[in-house]
Amino acid sequence: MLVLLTGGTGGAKLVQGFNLEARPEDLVIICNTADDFVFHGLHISPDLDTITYTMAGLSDAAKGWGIRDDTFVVLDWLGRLGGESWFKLGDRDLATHIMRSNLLREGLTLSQITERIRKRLGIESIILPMSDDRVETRIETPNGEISFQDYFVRGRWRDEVHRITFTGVEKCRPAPGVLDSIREASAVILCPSNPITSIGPILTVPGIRSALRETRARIIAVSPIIRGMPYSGPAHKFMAAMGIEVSAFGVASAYRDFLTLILIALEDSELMRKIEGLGIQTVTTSIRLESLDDRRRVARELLALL
Ligand code: GDP
Ligand code: FO1
Repeated sequence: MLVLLTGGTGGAKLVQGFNLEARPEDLVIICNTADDFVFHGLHISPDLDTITYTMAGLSDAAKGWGIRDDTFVVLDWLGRLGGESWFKLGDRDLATHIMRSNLLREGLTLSQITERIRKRLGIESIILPMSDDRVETRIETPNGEISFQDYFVRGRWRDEVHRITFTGVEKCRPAPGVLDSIREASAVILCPSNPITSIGPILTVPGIRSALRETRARIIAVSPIIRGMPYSGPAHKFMAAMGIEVSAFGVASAYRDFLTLILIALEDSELMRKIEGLGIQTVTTSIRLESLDDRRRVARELLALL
């Protein structure tokens, strides 16, 4: 069994590769849920949805989130009525949020709902939220503390970042199946997701980091950083705020207590020695995951390394 830890759009690129290269029944995907928030009274789980739509072959390749060819009629009308429309919920995507919010109100857990949705969409692999309990990433900026989506989407990640916290994480429990799948996995892959706001919350859920330290599985990360910058998004700002070097070395050192191997960009080959000094094997390859071919190739390379 192969366990993948992931956030949304970046991690989904590699998840898509594994979806096409591995046996679906061998995959367990553990998703960040600390980006979840409430919009128009609906519970939105962006990373879970990005991964679910990716696994179902429904994702929007250009945007990286949402459903391909979705329309935005409801959101436009919400805007006309004076409602907020900065978070682009598509009409088809809204069905997921309505379904999830109603089932949560009826008392189902986020993992039960995720399981129901993935089965309805014909996905054979298991998708697990990191936790069924509410955890919320908060970003401290010079203008005060705001939620992750306020910072990332509404504010277009322009603000300076002082601190990142995960409200509720100390008291949350891993979702059912999370710790067992890590313990029983033959390998765990840390997708090239934001190390602070996507992988970070997963690792902070009580029990997950120690399960990673204790498992016999090989643990492999793919760097989201090339030549001192992320491929996309604000990972550099978050890493700097956390005092982590913005480089593939910084990523490796953030995972040093459990990581077996890291895949880094060919352009970063001068970092190999320094990373291997941490006791982490290092392999260079092309880790740009732009095309479907890239995504499948990197998944195949990882399977071969295992
Ligand atoms: P989010 O939840 O939508 O922010 O997505 P993730 O956290 O899963 O992924 C964001 C990270 O993906 C960023 O730090 C990017 O640097 C990384 N990323 C995006 N595209 C690529 C790519 O093509 N290759 C690699 N190696 N990393 C990428
Ligand atoms: N990201 C954006 O940058 N702008 C959006 O309007 C937006 C809408 C959206 C709707 C549904 C969904 O599942 C994801 C969406 N995302 C959007 C992506 C999301 O904000 C981020 O990828 C993650 O939260 C980062 O982990």
